[in-house]
Amino acid sequence: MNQNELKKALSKLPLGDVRYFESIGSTNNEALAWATGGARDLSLVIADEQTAGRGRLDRKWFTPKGTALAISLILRPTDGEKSHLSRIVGLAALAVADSLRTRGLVSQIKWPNDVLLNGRKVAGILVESVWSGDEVDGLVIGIGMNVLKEAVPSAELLFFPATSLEESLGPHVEREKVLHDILAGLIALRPHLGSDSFIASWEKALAFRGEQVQPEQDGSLITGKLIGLESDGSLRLVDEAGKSITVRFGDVRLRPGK
Ligand code: BT5
Repeated sequence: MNQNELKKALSKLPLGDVRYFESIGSTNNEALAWATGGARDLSLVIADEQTAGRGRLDRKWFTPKGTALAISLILRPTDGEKSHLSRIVGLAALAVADSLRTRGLVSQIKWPNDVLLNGRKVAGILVESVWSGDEVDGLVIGIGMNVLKEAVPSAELLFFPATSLEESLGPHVEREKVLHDILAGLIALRPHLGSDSFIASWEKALAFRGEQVQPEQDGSLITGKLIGLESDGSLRLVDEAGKSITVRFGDVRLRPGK
């Protein structure tokens, strides 16, 4: 990644400070430490390679050098945003989806934290928080996106098939521009976090809507038709008897039902 190009691409965005690393363990770890140490709102960590990238529950996230986007954006949530923290993962997912739509690509959000292109995972999101007493004082939004084909891990390392932007757009994808668009989209959408239209857009972008799904929650499988979202971003299903089921964030893996 070219640092000058990066600076140029991001210069018009109202970011806090930016830390760029050619190689790092995990951008989220760096951002969590930085947020604890007083980073400003919208400070950003970017890396060209991660050697210990993390998914949820300490699953691994692969970011081979020069092939992907690996970023962590720090937010200092306002009081209003603190009432909607569970929507932040949707904010990031919608920003990623919008950056793809700008490029003529229709993506879907596999609740809670994956973005799919052609039914394959192109990006993953990991939101973590920094606490001050019993208040959330900082949020770290980690986004990993496969840009070039070489970013995509081999199938045996994956629970779910993966793809890259290159597979849909060809090899001339500029990472800096995609990064700009994701950040610009997130910043533009942020004031709408608490609105009903935010949930409506998130719902509209969901993969498997109207289909049978089998989320696995706390080790057991739940089966139902995916209807939409609750106002806190939890997933709403109905079972065969028409009973509503709410699936909350946590250890959830969503997959299509049989
Ligand atoms: C995620 O977790 O999808 C969240 C990934 C967040 C990564 C970003 S990169 C910047 C920031 N710094 C970090 O350290 N993390 C964040 P989860 O839903 O738990 O999915 C993890 C699973 O995705 C793994 O167990 C693999 O099966 C699969 N996986 C790993 N690397 C992948 C890749 N490059 N593309 C597609 N799938 C991948």
